[in-house]
Amino acid sequence: MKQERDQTHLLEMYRLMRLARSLDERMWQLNRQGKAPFVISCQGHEAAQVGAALALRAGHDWVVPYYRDLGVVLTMGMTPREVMLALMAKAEDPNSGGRQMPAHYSHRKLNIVSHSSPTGTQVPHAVGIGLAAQMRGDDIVVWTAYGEGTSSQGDVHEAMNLAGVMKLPVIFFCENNGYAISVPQRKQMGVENVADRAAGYGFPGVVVDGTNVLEVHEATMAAVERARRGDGPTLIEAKCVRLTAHSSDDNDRTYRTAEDLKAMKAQDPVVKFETYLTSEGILDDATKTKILNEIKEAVNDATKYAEAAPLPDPATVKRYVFAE
Ligand SMILES: Cc1ncc(C[n+]2csc(CCOP(=O)(O)OP(=O)(O)O)c2C)c(N)n1
Ligand SMILES: [Mg+2]
Repeated sequence: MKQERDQTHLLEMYRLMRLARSLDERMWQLNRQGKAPFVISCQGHEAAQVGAALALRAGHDWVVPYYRDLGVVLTMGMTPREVMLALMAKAEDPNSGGRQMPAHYSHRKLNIVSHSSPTGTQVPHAVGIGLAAQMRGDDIVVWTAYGEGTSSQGDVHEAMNLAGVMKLPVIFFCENNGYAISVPQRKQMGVENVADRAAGYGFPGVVVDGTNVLEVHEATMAAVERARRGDGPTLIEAKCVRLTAHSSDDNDRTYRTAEDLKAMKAQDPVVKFETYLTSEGILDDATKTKILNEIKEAVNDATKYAEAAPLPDPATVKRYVFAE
């Protein structure tokens, strides 16, 4: 029974990682066809995102993600249709009614809060939500994410400091992919691990292999338990790989070598987990085909649905900006 449950759980992890990858790939195609204005990719971060998000209680805990977190929002319950509606700025987009930039995910019912485009501003927001929860005595955990480049910003340090002082139920999740657009980590900071900085704020910092979904999941489960006990925050640094350019507006061939990309591709988290599940006898050909077919159908359905959906009515342009 337990083994069966574990296997179902592992296959669900795999499905979510594959779904995130497939949706992401479709977004790039739509961008190159001129149908989507901007794409910023989760590719290479899927294990980190799905492993972390599956440790949270969807619709109960609060999530303040950043632009790469497609795998997170799908795991929390956003549908492929909702994701595509936002990408194409359609009226039905649950993030903002077609106002926000793509990848600025939010969802009221799922307690997903939009970040703003200046990187790192979401981190103090997450701490504020954690403080509100503590004051109200709510049993929630707040999870927030950002890249390693962003981890050097003042907002992030101030947020971690307050969370440490007040022992807030916040998980700081740094997705370290080695680059802040074109700037490699060695030119961004004088330490090897972002997680080392947690010591300066009085809570644990943990480094995990962000291409290993099980390792990330275990570390996040421990951080969730700690936060629910009232023991305060944890900083988790997931070492990820960035398998695409920074965004659809970037050309990474101008600053990284083919060898660098090849080394990152060898760590592809989706391929790694698929290989693991196959070698353990958990994923056979028939199951894989079924999962991949269902995903293909969902991605096609979401694309068609969003393409056909109406744009916001120009008469509503001031909605959400001025009180009506
Ligand atoms: C305050 C601010 N400075 C600069 C930018 C431009 N910018 C957007 S993403 C980014 C890189 C962030 O790198 P990192 O935090 O490592 O995240 P990654 O994209 O690698 O996941 C920069 C510099 C911005 N959006 N906001
Ligand atoms: Mg980065």
